[in-house]
Amino acid sequence: MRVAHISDVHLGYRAYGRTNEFGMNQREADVLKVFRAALRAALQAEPDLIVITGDLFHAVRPPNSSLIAAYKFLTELQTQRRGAPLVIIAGNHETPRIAESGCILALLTHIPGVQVVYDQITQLELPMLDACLLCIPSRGVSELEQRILEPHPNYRWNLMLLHGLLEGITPFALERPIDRRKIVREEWDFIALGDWHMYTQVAPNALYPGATEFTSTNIWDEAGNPKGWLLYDTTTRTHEFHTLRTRPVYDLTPIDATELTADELNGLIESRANSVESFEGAIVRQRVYNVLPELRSRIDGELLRELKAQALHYQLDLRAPRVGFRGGQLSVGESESDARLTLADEWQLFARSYPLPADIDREAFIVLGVQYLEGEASEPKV
Ligand SMILES: [Mn+2]
Repeated sequence: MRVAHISDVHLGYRAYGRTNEFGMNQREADVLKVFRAALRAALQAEPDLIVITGDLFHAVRPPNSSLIAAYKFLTELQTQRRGAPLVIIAGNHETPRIAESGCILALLTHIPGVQVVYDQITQLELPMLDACLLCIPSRGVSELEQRILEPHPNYRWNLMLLHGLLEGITPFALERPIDRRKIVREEWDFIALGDWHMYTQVAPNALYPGATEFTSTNIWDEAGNPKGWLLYDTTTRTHEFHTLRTRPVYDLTPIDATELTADELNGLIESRANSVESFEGAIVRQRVYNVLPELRSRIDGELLRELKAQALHYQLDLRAPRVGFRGGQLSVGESESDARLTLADEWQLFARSYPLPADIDREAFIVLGVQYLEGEASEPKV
């Protein structure tokens, strides 16, 4: 059986306040365009099944413009596929906090062949494919600990669809990650994952295709990683990743302004912008470290206006020198590497949101970690 796997489309995402010729937010239009491209590519591949593993919509109440377009695209697709199965599970973005509010995905069940799961863990039987799909939408993740997950013995193919972060995917998860051993098991012919926005193979039979466009809160971490969808073969347990054309996103190499004159800094800002393949219409960030106020006031306003007009979004991120204590003395960050996050900084970011047992004092825990990383505590005292 061949499965097309799409995830984290985030229809209705809007950003940067720029509109296209029809008055639609440009990013909302981009997200719709790439969704249509993904559906067209999937249609051409003639899969037996299409799955969308959550965050099809960016919000519980998406804008009408995206809702109507999504309904139209999916209806066209399903007409062409003669109602072949398409299964959608809900992600955290489209799941209301209160179950009684219902879910926008329910609207899509009126399209031939479309089935959606947005509440509890549900076993969907697809006898025409001799397949059974264990669907775990965002709201179902909290049920996981009490559940035994088993393939259905009467079906040839057993698939799992899950929207959630497995442990080890990122240290910066806001919620407790999902136990990998519970999910990633040989007995599943395919484990289709959603929620993580970068294409990631967890195991040959367990994959995140990633998002279809750059819609996360920190798109800069994703810059340079391709967006796309997957075509998976349950017989061989192999997949193909198909890239999608998105709007380009560039996180330009940071500039260290410590020893630069204003002219040199302006020259570097311009040459970094010119160094990218397609600056026109792109989403761009330029970080500049160690910028003192007198230098800040001499940045070329004309150049900036030009860059902002050419790009869809150009963000000049100016950072003052970092002041801190080092070796008991007040010091000012002087190099680019000083201005980057230190291990201790990263530790603090991580430890602030990491789920801790109730009997552990978070502040003491953080301080202990910082002291350890900065070499001030040779033996951590517990
Ligand atoms: Mn998402």
